[in-house]
Amino acid sequence: MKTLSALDQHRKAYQPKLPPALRQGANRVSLKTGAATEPLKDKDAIKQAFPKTYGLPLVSFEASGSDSAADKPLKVGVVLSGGQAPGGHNVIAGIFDSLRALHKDSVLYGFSGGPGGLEKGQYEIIDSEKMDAYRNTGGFDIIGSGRTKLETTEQFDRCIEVIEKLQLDAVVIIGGDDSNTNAAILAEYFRGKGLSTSVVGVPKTIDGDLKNTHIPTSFGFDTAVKTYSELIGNIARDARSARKYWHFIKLMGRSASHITLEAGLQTRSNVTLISEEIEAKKMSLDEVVGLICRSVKARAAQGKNYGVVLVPEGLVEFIPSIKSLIAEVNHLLAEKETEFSKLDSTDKKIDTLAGWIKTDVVSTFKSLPKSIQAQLLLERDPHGNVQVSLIETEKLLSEMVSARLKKDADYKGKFTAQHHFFGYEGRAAAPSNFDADYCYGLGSVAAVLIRNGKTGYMASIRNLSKGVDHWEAGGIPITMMFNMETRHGKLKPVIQKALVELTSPAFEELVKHRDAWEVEDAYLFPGPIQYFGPSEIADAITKTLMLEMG
Ligand code: FBP
Repeated sequence: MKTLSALDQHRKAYQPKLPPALRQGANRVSLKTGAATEPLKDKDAIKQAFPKTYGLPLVSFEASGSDSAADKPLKVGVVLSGGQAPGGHNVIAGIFDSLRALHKDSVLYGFSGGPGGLEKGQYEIIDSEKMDAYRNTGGFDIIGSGRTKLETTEQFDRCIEVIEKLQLDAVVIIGGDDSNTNAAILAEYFRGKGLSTSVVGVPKTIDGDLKNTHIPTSFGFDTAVKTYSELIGNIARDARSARKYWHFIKLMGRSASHITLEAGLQTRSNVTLISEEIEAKKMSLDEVVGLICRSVKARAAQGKNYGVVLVPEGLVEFIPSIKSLIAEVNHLLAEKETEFSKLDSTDKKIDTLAGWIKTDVVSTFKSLPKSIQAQLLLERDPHGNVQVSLIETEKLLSEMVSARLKKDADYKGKFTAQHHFFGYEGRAAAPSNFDADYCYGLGSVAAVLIRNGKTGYMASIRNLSKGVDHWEAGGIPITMMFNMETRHGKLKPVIQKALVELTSPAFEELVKHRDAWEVEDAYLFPGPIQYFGPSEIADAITKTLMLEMG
C-alpha cells in the first residue's frame, strides 16, 4: 500500500543544502583545532569529573583538496533520545551519507526506542532503502525514541558490551540538554575504560533551550514553532470572526519560554506570558491573572470580547510560591515514595500530602483547584522533572480570570474561554527547509567528527542567520557547556539550560510592542510552512534567530 502523501513524495526529492565546508564530501574536510576550552563556571568540579575529556579544543571544518576517506568501513550506532523534533531523520540521513562517503561499506546501526536500545542491544541496520523512505520526513519513527536515562556504571558497562560486540567506532546521541549531558558522561567513561569508541552529540529539542555561543539553536525549534504559529494565527482569525471567545493556548517548551516568545512575535497575540520575566519580577499567580484581565477589560471596552493568550508550558514552576511548593512536593514524594505509592485514590493523595507539608506553602497548595493539585502529584520524568505538559495551566488561568472579572464592577464585557495545548502537533511535523538543511548538516558534521576520532563533542553549525552559503561547521567540547546543578539532591555536572534572557533582542522586541498588541487586533497570520516557492517564505528563519544573530 502506498504510504507516501503527494507532499512526502515531492519532499523525498529535496536535496538538503550543506555548509560550504562539507560540500565536496565528508571525505574532503580538514579540521582546524582552536584553543583549549573550559566551562564558564564550576571549573574545578567539572575538571575533576571529566579528567579525560575536560579542556578539549574547539574544532572548525574547512573544505580540503585532499581525500581523507577511511581505510576501513566505519561502524556507527545512532540513538534518538527524548521528545520528537522535526528533522531527526535528516540528521540520520546526514550521518548515513557521510559515512558512505568516508567508506562505501560503512554500517549505520539504529538503536531502537532511545538510549534504552543501546543498553539492551536492540538495533537494526539502516540500509539505503530504509534511509530513503525517511528523508526529509518528520517524526522519529525510523527507529523510535525514548527517555531512559543512562546513569549507572552497570548501564554503562552493558552499553560497552553491545559496543564491543558490534565493534562500533562511535555512538551518536541525538538529544536535548540531559541526553547530551549523558553523551559527555559516556564519552568520559569509555575513555576511562580504554575504549576507543567515540561519543558525539547532536543538539535536538523543539524547546530551544539547548543553545549557547556555539550552538545558535537546537534543531526542530524552527519547524515546531512555525507549526504552532500557523495554528495560533488560525485561531486568532477565528476569534476575530466569531468575536465571542478568549483562547488560552498553552505551548510546549518545558521550563523555557522560547517557543511562546517566538510564537508571540510571529502572531502578535494579545497576551504572551514569559515565565522567566514572571520569575524575575517575583509575580504572584494573582498578578499574572491581573495581566490577562487588563487586556480582557481594555478590549471589552472597545466591544471586543475575544482575544488570544499564550501560556508557556512551564509557567507554574516560575511563580515563586508555586516553585517553592513544587520543590517541597518533590522532596516529600522522594522521601515518602513507598508510603505515597500505597495511597489508592487521588483524594487520599491530595489530603495526605497537604498533611505532610509543614511549611507555609501548604496555603498555596490548598488555594489551587483540585485538578491542578492532582496534576502536581503526577510521576516525575526520568530526569526528575515535573511533567509540565500534564499541568493544565491554561485552564487554571482562565478560571481565575473569569472569577476575577465576575467580581469586577467596572467590567461590562462577556468572557468565555476556549483552551488549547499545542505541543505534539508540531513535534513530528515535516521539517522546514531550514531544519531539513540544518539537520542534514549536523549529521554530516557528526560523521566527520567521528572520522577524526573526536569524542565528547557536540556537532555544531553556526552563522545560521546568513543563509547556508555562510554556515560554519565544527565541533564543540560538551564539557565547556557544563555547570554544577543539584539533581535528585546531589550536585551534578549538567549542560546549563538556556532560558529566555530578559536582555535578549527577541524579548526586547516583545516588550516594545506588547502594550499595543494587548489592546489592538494586530494579529499576523503566518499560514502553513512553505516547502517550495519564494526563498523569502520557504527559507525564512525564526524571528528569534534573526534578532539574536543580527
Ligand atoms: P525534549 O526535551 O526531550 O526535547 O522534549 C521536549 C518536549 O516536547 C517538551 O516540550 C515537553 O514538556 C515534553 O517533551 C513532553 O514529553 P512527553 O513526550 O514525554 O510527553
